[in-house]
Amino acid sequence: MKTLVLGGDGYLGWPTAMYLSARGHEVAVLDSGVRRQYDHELGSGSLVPIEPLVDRVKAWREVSGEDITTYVGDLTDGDVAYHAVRSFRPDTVVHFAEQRAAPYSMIDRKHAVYTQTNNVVGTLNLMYAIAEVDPDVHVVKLGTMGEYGTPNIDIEEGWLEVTHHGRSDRVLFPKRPGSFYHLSKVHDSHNLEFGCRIWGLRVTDLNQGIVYGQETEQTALDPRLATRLDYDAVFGTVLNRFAIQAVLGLPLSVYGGGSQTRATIDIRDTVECVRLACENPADRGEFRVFNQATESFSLVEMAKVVARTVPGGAEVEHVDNPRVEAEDHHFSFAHTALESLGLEPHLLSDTLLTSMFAVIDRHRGRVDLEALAPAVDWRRATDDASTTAAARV
Ligand code: NAD
Ligand code: USQ
Repeated sequence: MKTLVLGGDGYLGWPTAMYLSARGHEVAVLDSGVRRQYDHELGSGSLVPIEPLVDRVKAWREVSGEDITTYVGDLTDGDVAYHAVRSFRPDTVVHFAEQRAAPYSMIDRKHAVYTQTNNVVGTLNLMYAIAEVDPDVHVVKLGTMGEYGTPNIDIEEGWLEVTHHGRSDRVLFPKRPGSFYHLSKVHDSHNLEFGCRIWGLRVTDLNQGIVYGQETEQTALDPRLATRLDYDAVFGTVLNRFAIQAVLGLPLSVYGGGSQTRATIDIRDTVECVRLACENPADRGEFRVFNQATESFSLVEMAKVVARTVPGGAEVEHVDNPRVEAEDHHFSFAHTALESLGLEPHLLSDTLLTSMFAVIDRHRGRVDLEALAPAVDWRRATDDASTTAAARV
């Protein structure tokens, strides 16, 4: 199977590219390198040092004997999407290549517009390229559990059977997300579902929960194959941040009361879920949605797991919530599709956290403590936060 991984230089794209390559896929990666530019813009960076993409690919060839074809380009340029699809002729395109931080999208108008343009236009360009060059290509698109928000009903896998005034229909599950980033994913999902109806595209939308962890079987083979680990308040995600704060002996920063509940997944399951989706494609014209998350926890529960696992324990600190989000809410979601394809989930366990603590401890000297403090305020609407004294960014 030929698989093109868009966003193949990112936190998840790079381990996925290697995982698929190790499982016999002929893999190409495409990336613009923009994630590394956000680091320069924000003055932050990965806790674990990462190699340039070209050196990663070279190291993978040395370690595994397998080649990964590399494309450097920005998907918002339609020619880039067309060129990659025409020249590589993939069976499957795995699409990770988006701006993925909710706080980044909430910095100011410029970052909200950038996020939605980058994500929605990149996906549209990809859809056109596939529809014109080869509509048989299966698109495995990374969506997010946050598309649903926190509805007061159980969350289904993408679709909902509705009976209204005596008539019934199957509709896309109603979405009420909590950031302009999460909204960009909703817009993508609608565009992709439309592409399935008009061009007969085949799409799997993976509504993924918050990923935690840093090592997969392949990244651990050689330090040059490491993937990034973000800890700053813009790109760092909650469990990774708690693990880093715990190792540094800092309190774990629970935003608000901490009863907010979120879906989670281990990075080792992310790569396996993507493989399962690729190797069991959607039908022509089918818009298929899988909830790619294995567990859910309240923020306080996440902090407790980390605090009880880290040697010496950790304090939990409730900080003013910079986001606008429901704290006490219902949260129950279906996640049977990937399990029925054979996923055997790794659950949030002491084993993973212990191996993460060791990785973090090795690189603890690289942490910039200032970058840990939340500085993006959901309530403030401003054109350009760099002109606002209160903003770090
Ligand atoms: P990441 O930022 O580390 O990786 C995304 C990659 O895409 C980066 O290397 C970036 O340079 C590239 N990219 C962005 N825009 C591009 C463009 N226009 N053209 C070409 N390349 C572009 O993010 P990640 O954590 O690996 O997430 C990957 C995907 O998974 C995202 O779509 C994200 O929304 C989704 N996701 C992530 C998580 C998580 O917890 N990390 C959870 C759910 C869903
Ligand atoms: N939070 C804290 N303390 C922190 C950081 C975050 O309590 O130090 C809270 C937030 O308020 C939020 C929750 O933790 O309630 C999750 O925040 P997050 O930054 O870990 O996750 P989120 O913004 O939702 O985004 C991340 C990824 C995104 C992906 C999403 C999956 O950055 O790409 O789409 O997780 S999901 O949340 O299921 O939509």
